[in-house]
Amino acid sequence: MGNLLVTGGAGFIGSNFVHHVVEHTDHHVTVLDALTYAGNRESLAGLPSERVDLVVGNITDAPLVDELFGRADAVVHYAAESHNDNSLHDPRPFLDTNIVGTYTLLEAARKHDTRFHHISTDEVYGDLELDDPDRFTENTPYNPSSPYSSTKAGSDLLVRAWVRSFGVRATISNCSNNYGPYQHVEKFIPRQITNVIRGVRPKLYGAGENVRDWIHADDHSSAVLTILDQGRIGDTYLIGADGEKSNKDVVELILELMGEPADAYEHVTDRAGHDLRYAIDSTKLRTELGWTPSYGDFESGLTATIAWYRDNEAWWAPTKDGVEAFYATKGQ
Ligand code: NAD
Ligand code: TDX
Repeated sequence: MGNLLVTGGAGFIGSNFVHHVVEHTDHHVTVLDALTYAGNRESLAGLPSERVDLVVGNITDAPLVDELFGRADAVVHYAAESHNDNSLHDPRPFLDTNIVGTYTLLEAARKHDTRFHHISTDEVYGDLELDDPDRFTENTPYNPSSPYSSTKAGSDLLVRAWVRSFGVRATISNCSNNYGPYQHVEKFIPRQITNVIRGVRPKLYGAGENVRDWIHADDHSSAVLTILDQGRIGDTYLIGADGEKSNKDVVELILELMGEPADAYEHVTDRAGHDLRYAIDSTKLRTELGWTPSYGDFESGLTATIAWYRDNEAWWAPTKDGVEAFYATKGQ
């Protein structure tokens, strides 16, 4: 049993990880989260207080970070500004949190010799053509497109430099698109589900041909725990579950599963610089560390996610109108 410090543990994937850790391990978890617009303490509701503490604070606050690293056996770093559309509107918070925040954590890991796992994204590799037979691997060159993905790429490179220059005991994982409970309604899948619940037509950027490689957040969590336990220091692991789907196919499936005609959506203004396709080859993680995903079937995972949003309107309703007002200003 150990003390895990989880940054961003009140966000979407971080909170799914905290639930996973409480269910599957004996670790104690301290969450460090600034509770930005994307963080929600309700995402940790119901977890036993003797297993989980929430410290509301910023990862750029060096004295606070130093104190928390002094008490941690390992750190898993999820905290980030995470939404591409926001990064096109106002990039500055992305530099502060994703770059300066990660730097602040790395300096504490260096001082306390703390085991550190950095959570990143497949977007650092740029995008693929629809018919490209290759997928991203650990050897794909970095080629990020957006302010969001470029700051994530920068944070990955900082981690690599702190491993090589200062001997920090870190690993990195780059995961594909996550879905599941507790995801903010600004993101694609929850936005469309909550639109349908509200009687609004789903909004597809451009033609909807863009492809994302979907993985359930709980599978991301099991992969991160595997890397934390068995990963080789200094190594990068790609996490994915062979879940490639076009956005159009996902919208049609949501509509079908929610009892609406499959064509009851509308096309809206495309995202600037919109990455065409992401696809992950997770062979290294599967063969070297023996990880496999549990949610093989996207349709049943999506059905459960739709049920979660139907059952938890109190969790998402307070943010829905503000998100839609923001998108309306962009013609989206
Ligand atoms: P999210 O936006 O839902 O959550 C981010 C959390 O970080 C929030 O709770 C927020 O309050 C917190 N936070 C933001 N700035 C902070 C700061 N300065 N100090 C402390 N806390 C701060 O994001 P998410 O979708 O859960 O993504 C989590 C991580 O996973 C990110 O690093 C992201 O790059 C990565 N990732 C996400 C996906 C995806 O599909 N969503 C895929 C691959 C990787
Ligand atoms: O209303 C929408 N309509 C639409 O067609 C929204 C919000 C999105 N889209 C499209 C854009 C993307 O092609 O859906 C796809 C998914 O969009 P997002 O949910 O914004 O995710 P994406 O930009 O792919 O990035 C996500 O995966 C990688 C996360 O937000 C990142 O944090 C992660 O790094």
